[in-house]
Amino acid sequence: MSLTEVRWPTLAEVFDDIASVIDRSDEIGCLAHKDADADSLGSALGFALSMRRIGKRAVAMAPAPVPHLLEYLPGFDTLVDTPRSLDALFTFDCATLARFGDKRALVEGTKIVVNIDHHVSSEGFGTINLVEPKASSTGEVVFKLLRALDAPITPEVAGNLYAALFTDTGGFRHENTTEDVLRLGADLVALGANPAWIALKSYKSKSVSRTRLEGMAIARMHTEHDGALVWSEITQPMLEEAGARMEESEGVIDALQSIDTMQLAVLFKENGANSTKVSVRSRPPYDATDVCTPFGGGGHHRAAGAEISAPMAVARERVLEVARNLLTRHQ
Ligand SMILES: [Mn+2]
Repeated sequence: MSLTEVRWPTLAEVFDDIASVIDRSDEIGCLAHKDADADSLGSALGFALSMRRIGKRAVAMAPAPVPHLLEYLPGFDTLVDTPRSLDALFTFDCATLARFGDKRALVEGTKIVVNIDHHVSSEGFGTINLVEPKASSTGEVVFKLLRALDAPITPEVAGNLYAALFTDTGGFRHENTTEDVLRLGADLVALGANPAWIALKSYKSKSVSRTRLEGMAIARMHTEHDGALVWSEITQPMLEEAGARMEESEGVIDALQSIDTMQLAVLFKENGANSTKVSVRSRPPYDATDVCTPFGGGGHHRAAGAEISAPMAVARERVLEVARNLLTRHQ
């Protein structure tokens, strides 16, 4: 059965089960994925803040390294590293167990796991799975769930969910920016989210080191197939020269994918001597997951990633070969 044929249970179908898990649980963990983005961590924080409002001892967590770029999310300062023993663990925006990094054992060791996601490639590892591949963001799924639960959506909860929605639609620019998404954005603003402030924090306040790193990566950009394949890399020496942390390379792929001729954009990150991270973006008819799934990665049609246990030079050639083959096949 192909992934597109998977039919996930709807919110209506799993609602009673989730409501009863919340009823029966006091200690609730809310976990983002590794290298958390605002969709994952905003969903986890938003859900945890709402659960705290109804008297639960809810804690939000993110696998190491903690994503400092997301410090602006309301409640970021309440993140914990190791929770008390949990009655239930909710996970947000995470498709595979491997993406939980140093928190994987916590997921595998907790009896009740509620998997809340919008990745079509979800492994469905939860005791309960609420996966909506058509949702723009996990934040959208969380909003609908909180509404169905009649749980409080405070300005802090709304701010987290707005950040999730806003960034997973690329600032309301990607194909997943639908009429419903814009209405949901307006609902969250009505509930107290501040759109200008979240836009500032997510796209318009970069550190000097981050901007320098982006400049270096753009200067190293390679193009092939008449500009249809655009790629670059972040090496450890580049980080050192820019005085930047790897998480500050976040925006480089956005620069690569904004090249007018781009069909496939690929960014390689030298994570360690034997570890390379790959980010891929695509325009139709190309599918970013086609570049990443051969390497155990995944994601969405337009944006995907993988982590390869190989030195960057080796990983780069293997991934570029897949990308070149895709482009040659279509031409
Ligand atoms: Mn997402």
